Amino acid sequence: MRAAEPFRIKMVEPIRLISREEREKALENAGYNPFSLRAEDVYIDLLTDSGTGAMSDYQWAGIMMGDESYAGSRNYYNLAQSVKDIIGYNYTIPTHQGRGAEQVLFPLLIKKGQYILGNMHFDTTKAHIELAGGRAVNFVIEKAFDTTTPFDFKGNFDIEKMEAFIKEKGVENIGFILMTITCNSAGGQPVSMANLREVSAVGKKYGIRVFIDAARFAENAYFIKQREKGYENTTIVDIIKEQFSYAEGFTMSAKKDALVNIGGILGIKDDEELFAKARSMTVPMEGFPTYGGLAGRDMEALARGLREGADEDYLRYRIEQVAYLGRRLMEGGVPIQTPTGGHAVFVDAKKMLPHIPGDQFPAQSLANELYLEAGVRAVEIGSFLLGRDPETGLQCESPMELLRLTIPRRTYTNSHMDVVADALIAIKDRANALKGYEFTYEPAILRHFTARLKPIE
Ligand code: P61
Repeated sequence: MRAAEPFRIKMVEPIRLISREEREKALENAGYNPFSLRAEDVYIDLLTDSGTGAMSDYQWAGIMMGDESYAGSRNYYNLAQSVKDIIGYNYTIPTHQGRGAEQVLFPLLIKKGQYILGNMHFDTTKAHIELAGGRAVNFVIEKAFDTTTPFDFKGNFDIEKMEAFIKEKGVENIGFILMTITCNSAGGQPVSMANLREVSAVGKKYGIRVFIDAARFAENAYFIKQREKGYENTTIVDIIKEQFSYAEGFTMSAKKDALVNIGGILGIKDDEELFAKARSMTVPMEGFPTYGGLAGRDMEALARGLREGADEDYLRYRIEQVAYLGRRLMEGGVPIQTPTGGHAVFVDAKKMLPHIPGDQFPAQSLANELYLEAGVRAVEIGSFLLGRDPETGLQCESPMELLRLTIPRRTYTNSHMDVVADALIAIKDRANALKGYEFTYEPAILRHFTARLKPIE
């Protein structure tokens, strides 16, 4: 039987589509960068799945139970208990969001010049590695870059390549290994349990510490249950616990799978000394370690969201909605990363707009056209996001030029997905008329948030 949404809707937030003329003006005012649009001028917002999901009545009820004590709030203990029950770790430090956990943990692990090995580091993560003096290197398998050939675990590490790198550079020059589950930048693609286990074994063999970037830990677990032999009958929570058993700590943006609008977690399995150091670092960076930049009420919503995010019925609905949009696009001839990932459909703009070179940002061009067509906001994951080599100042070459249609959790229906699919299918037929873009303003770091562009005539 086809499964419908495992919830019913008891509160709505109106949205509206402004006119084509108004959209043209809004986009021009935004410097052809959808990040600078006013959210009210957006009809369907697929910029990110971060903090944009709908909380449940149980989470909202929890918000009324906030204990706003500066130290020792009961909501902190509820959160730590959820982490223990769902993830299996002993030590929890709340942070204001994922990057808060990164800024506390990374300086404790990185010596200047060391390499941090990942499948594919996300941009703010890479930024925090670099701020702590490290160098971020990616080892995702080659198959991730071939969008047309499906593979179950495109987020996997290329173990051989990573091991060769460790031998070449010397263990003393490696800071730690960070496993990002699911692998956002490769298309929300999962990492298999076998691969997590192998990475952990490499870590043990060389004495390199292993951590998890855990923003989408539950979606990864669901894919393992669906796709990996031997896990068909394992519960989602047991799969989650096994995933985390292969690391000694994690940073988590709780704005994704943990179903809150704001929040993050730094989790440590059992290393008391690291926990003590991290707690001390949290004070100047985030706040006292039992609130870490969150209100008591936010911690309560998070404590409850962690459990809801690991519910199998919810995860099935979630992953199927993303797959639905992917199927509609594929049937309409729009090239996408296959199979679809956990949190988003990634359109292959390199394939759709082959006449626009990477340094003129084909996926950004597509994002802008999609907004003009249907008021839909999506985000570029390609050269525009990647930026320049800090040493040479040259534009880095991105292996992929993707437009990410990121689906907020429990927020839009499949009718919204149909509007998005229809718009992209319409654009496909006139894709060769789309133009590339150049900068009118380019900030030095994380430029894609605030840069301004103009079409190249
Ligand atoms: C996103 F346009 N992701 O995907 P924080 N790790 C991972 C993430 O996906 C992630 C963070 C750490 C976002 C938000 C975002 O340029 C952008 O809670 C795998 O956002 O601090 C965030 O977690 C950081 C969107 C971030 C962007 C940076 O949409």
